[in-house]
Amino acid sequence: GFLENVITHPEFLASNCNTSFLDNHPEVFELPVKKDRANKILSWIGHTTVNGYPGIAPEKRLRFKDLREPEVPDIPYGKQLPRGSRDILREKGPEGLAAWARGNKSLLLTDTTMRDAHQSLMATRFRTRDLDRIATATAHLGGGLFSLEMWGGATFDVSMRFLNEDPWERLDRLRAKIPNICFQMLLRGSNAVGYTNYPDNVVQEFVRQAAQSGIDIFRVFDSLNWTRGMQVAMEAVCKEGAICEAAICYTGDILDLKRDKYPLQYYVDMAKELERMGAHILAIKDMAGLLKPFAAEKLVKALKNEIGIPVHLHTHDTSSNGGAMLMMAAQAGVDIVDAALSSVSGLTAQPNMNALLAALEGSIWDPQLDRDGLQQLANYWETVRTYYAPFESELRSGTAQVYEHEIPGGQYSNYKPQVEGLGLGHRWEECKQMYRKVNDMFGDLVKVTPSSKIVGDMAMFMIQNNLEPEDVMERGHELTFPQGVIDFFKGMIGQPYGGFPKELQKIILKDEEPLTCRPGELLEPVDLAAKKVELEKKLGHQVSDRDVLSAVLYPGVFEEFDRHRQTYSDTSVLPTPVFFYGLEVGEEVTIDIQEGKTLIIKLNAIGRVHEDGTRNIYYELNGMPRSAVVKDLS
Ligand code: 3PY
Ligand code: ZN
Repeated sequence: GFLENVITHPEFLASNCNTSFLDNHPEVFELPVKKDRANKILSWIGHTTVNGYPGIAPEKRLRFKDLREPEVPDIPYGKQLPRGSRDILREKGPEGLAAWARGNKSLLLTDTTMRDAHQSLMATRFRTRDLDRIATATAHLGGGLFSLEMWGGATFDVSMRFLNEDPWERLDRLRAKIPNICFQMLLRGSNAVGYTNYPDNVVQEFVRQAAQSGIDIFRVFDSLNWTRGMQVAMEAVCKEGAICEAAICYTGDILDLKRDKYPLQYYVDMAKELERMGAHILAIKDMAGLLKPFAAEKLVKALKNEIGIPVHLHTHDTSSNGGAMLMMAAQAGVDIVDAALSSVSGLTAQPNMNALLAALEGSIWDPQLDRDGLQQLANYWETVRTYYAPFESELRSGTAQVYEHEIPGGQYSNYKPQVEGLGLGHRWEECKQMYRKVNDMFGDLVKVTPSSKIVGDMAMFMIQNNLEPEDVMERGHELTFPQGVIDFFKGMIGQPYGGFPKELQKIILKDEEPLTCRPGELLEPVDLAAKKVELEKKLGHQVSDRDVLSAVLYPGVFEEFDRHRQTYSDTSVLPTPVFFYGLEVGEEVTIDIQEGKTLIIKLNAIGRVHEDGTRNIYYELNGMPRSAVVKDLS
């Protein structure tokens, strides 16, 4: 093999070689390649090494050698897990757990680190491996938490689309290591974990699979606060015996008497309706962080007086008033609040959990969690966060501007790169202002996925075409609007509170008639069994029922992800720096690809570009030379 290549090389035979021989003749590493798992992994490493990772600009690329290993807290082998909320759920059932939460005097906490925090700070890019490595420690040190929000929202789409990972497997892996704390997901009502309404049977089947795979608490919301859009999902959650946490999405400002579309009574009425519809817990979903401290006091007091189920408060700290707001809410009697571990908290994410706990110390609301343990978890994430630096938004401090633009935290870290992607980065201030103008033009909407995306898309469309709201009203008949905007005005994601602005609806729909019924009533059920057969035929291999759901929710994305899995195998096992940034020549990495199977990979050389645009990448794999062929996309 390798040795033969070297000793038969003409220059070697002519004894004309020094230490640069191998550098000048990388082809000596060229050996026949066996098509196995390791080779697929080597192909991926070669691919990111040569081409970088899509979406990361070359100047933002990090280097493996500059990144530290995180410290995983040491849990003594065989240590018993603390009894947690999931043990209570097992004993008492959903109603029992809700009653326990309501009766509990101290403030209960949900940790959003594994879902909303990274969705809101770095475009949802945390990988399964980084979540998995801290899972056991989280089960032990976070044992007193009410729940971990670790699935749903954008994680489903992003894990397949950008991280080439199976979201279901992430759930399996975390569930296996964290059996004691309730798992919570964010479910967008009839939009499930997508951006559009799905047929009822798809929503039902999705909930069934998610519950069976280990989700305990489903936070269900509708992006327009249209309760009819939540009903199918809520019923499905209850049918599975899981906890139905139904959300009122908070927008506007109940303290601003001039802005009266969403006054206190609006939220109280909606909360009562959700309780009647079977919610076990009520969520206040303050997705943009617009709920000010004194407004929170007023809202929580009113809700606690009017409903009998516990109240769970979710917010984003974009303004940096989040901590103060949670304290006011605690004083007003809120039962559960969302927060994130300090190193991934604040800004567009949730308020700082470790700081909140310190502030509550000694008070009647102190949940007496393992503060030192939670600090160790925060330390882990502090290091891991550095791997994801290219995905961070440039927001450096809290900003009261959020009360003007009203962009949800989970959208902010996504909207900015979208704006940049359209070459509008220099007009970012305008884009934020336009977001608000579109909101007002659309009749002052509840803005949360997907309605927030529609507002964002319209704002970018208007900036790109130099349009102001007056221009849309005057010249709208000649314009071709983004498809999402048209579908929204058609009623495809439901009916906004107070109805659509009629004149604008006519302009956008031209001659089309809008729907007034629930879109799910019109969508044909998907034949999932037939879909499975079709998918297996198309992909040429067997798929699971969960794969079928992934494919129904995200057809193109799933097929692309499947292609990745076939070509490169399961790359979720790679350390994050290697996955995103590849290796440099001379670097070595150890990878556990499965229990008891370890690869030690060293990158030896990168070959020249061949005529067909490929390069050979030369490695040492567990001490033996190997190579991979990679297309150079530059
Ligand atoms: C999502 O739907 O992903 C959200 O986080 C909404 O706040
Ligand atoms: Zn959120």
